[in-house]
Amino acid sequence: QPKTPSKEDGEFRDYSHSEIARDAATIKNSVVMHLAATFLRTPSNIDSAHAYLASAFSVRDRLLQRWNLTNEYHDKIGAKRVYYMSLEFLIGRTFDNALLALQLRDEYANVLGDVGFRLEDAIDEERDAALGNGGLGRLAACYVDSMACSNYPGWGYGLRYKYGMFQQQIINGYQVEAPDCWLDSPNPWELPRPDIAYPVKFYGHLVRDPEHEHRYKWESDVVYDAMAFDVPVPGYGTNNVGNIRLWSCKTNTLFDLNKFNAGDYQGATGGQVAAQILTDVLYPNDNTNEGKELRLRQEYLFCSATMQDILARFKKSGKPLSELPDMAAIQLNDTHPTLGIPEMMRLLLDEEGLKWDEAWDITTRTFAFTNHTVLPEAMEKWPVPMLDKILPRHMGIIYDINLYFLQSVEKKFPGDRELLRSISVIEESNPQQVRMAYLACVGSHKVNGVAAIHSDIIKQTIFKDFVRVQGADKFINKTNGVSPRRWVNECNPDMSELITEVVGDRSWVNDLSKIKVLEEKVDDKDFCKRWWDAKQKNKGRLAEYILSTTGIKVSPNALFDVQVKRIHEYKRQLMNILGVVYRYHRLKQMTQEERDKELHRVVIFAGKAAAGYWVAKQVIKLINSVAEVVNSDEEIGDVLKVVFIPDYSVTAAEYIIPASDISQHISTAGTEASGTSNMKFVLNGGIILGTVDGANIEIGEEIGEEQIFFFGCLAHEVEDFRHYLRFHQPKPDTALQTAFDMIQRNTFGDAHIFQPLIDAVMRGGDVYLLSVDFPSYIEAHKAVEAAYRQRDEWVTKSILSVSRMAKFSSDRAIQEYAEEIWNAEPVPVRGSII
Ligand code: CR1
Repeated sequence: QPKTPSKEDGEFRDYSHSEIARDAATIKNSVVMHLAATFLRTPSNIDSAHAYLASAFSVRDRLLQRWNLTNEYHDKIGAKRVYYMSLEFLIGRTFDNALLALQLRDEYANVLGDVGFRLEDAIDEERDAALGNGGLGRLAACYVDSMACSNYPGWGYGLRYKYGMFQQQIINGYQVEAPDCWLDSPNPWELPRPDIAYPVKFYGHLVRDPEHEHRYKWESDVVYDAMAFDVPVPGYGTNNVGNIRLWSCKTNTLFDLNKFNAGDYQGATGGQVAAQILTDVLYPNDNTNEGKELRLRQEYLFCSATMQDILARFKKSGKPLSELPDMAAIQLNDTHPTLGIPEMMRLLLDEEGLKWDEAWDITTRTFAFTNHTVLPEAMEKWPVPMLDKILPRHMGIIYDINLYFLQSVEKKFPGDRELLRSISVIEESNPQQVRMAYLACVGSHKVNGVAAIHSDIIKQTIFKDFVRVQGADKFINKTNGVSPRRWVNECNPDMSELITEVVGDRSWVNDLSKIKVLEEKVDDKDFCKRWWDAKQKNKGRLAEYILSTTGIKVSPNALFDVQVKRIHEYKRQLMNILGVVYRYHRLKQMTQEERDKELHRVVIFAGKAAAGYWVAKQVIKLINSVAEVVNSDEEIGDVLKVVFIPDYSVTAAEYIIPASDISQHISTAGTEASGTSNMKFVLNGGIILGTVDGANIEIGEEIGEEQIFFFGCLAHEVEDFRHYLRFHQPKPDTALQTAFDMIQRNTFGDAHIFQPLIDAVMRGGDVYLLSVDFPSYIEAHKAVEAAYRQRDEWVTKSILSVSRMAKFSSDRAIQEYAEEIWNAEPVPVRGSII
């Protein structure tokens, strides 16, 4: 257990002096210094890009100072470390977040004002760090934020992709991808660490150590160097600064001077190119496994460098390796980093010379695994021949892990061959495949799902046999959470002011349970009016954003109905747009007088489709085609507007989420493991229209079912419906049929391009049960409209909901992980800034 140092510990530094200078003169000096020394500019010769860069570098200096102290402190007192391994970190912007965390926002605004710039404009110069696809990557970013804010000695580990999530352009209604060259301008939020680099081998062959059963020498000429970049994670209201260590492939040593001298210029740089490609791009798939060899190599580079780094840090403590699990906890963010398990084994066996049992005990006590999906197309499996070629030693270790595991199963359930076949890490297909979820499970001491329903489902489906064999206690639930720093305090300043006023101070930002007192305000007319006004202001801000990104004018007085997330069949954006088509049809049937009485609505979509996901891309096209027709229909005017905001990102979400009246989370029951934007929307005073799925369920439990609009079939009914629809044509209700007809009459352009979407429902078995849920979906929309017309009651719902959302703070989630999985404790760096 970490202990607080005392003078008796010998040399001891008083960390409470980590206070940073915050007076205007010092801040201004540092900004001017960076303008001159880092960017060769003078205060009379700057633009807002350099105003941003110079201030950001100045803030970074302050962060790095604390970063150093934090790590030195944790080393010194021997704190147990937590490592969150994730191939994705969807960080977004850092500048504003850092200013708020350090409580220096006003100070920097003043200094920038002095040189003629607005802080808001400087903030807008920053490009998102979009090293992730969607919920899974953003969750990782929220979790490192919470670890820093709650003083856990936790680091994220990831890859530094040169090209992050692609930029989405909408051309002629279609998604077109452009590379995200986010590192083109200087990135103040990373610190290159050329001194921290590890060799990572691929291919080659094995030489067995004749003296030791499990010890091999792995010989290969293909060796890359993974170099560290550190990304400081500001802790709000604490001296602790967290870290995300990202690996990038070093290429300079791979230049072949001999080839160059012989005139073979391409050959001379070939090695560099091959190395660079390893960390060049983020695979743009959300919830889909592509099985590409390059991806496997990315995963291994990441895992190898991380394991070597973790072991190197541990070994500095001088403790025996058997104590690693007491000093380090490693969390696998889905199966993507699972190769960390055989890599840890390799290092312990081949490099450290441990015996198998000892190495395995250390490994399994150190690792834990989070599963984030049950979609079959997302399950990572690697062909045995591919693994064997690229990572021969790891393939051998995986075989041995599986062998000993199956022997233990056989002992417990003698003769149950079917069980052995189904639980084996190796799938007996042609070619054989390694099931990464099983490997992660066998190599971990705890496995968790990300919402209560999801954690139950995985126990009944993919890990059913493991529950039998390894016991139910290994499988637990850790409902996701989101950071109140970014997802309330930063993105919604007006509502945050109201909350602060009621709580009495801003402590709720680090302790969300304090927002409970908001509940007392539901009868305060004046407060309710200000609550409503804050929402309207956010809607006005979004209306401007929509105008500037799409050219479409929308009125903040309409109901803002939002669905923003990755475009995926299971998330059913198709159902949403078909609902819009049906609404459009109804409006067209009305007289002008009747239409005037209708509630005005802006239906807002945003989200990216994986570049190779054709159906999802057709859905984007349909949304844009419907938008074009509806928005230019003068009869309809402001009664209905449809908007597809291009290039959804963390920053776009920060505009969109605080402005929603209603948001849609309408996945087929049982398919959305948790969802996290649902939490963000409610925390920003929006109401959910959703299915009984993922974290929607727990949100409903917390805030009360009157505050949420549920519809659709339940998870346990899905199987039967699917079975039925495999053999029978769906029977669309009149609303759905009307929507199909309207599309097929070419109302939104050539119907042929949309026919495959209709066919998926009508002829393809309707896997996502659109035809089943559509009638109740339309009913739910009616209920929403009726409720929104009762403004006072609506505001009450909104305030009550927010006040009851404490559970969904990522701080709560991290505390649960720390107590029930990591056995780690908060270690505040002594001294406090507030
Ligand atoms: C799930 O689809 C969940 C996030 C974070 C996603 C989503 O429901 O909120 O993870 N899963 O837990 C995923 O990306 C690879 O799986």
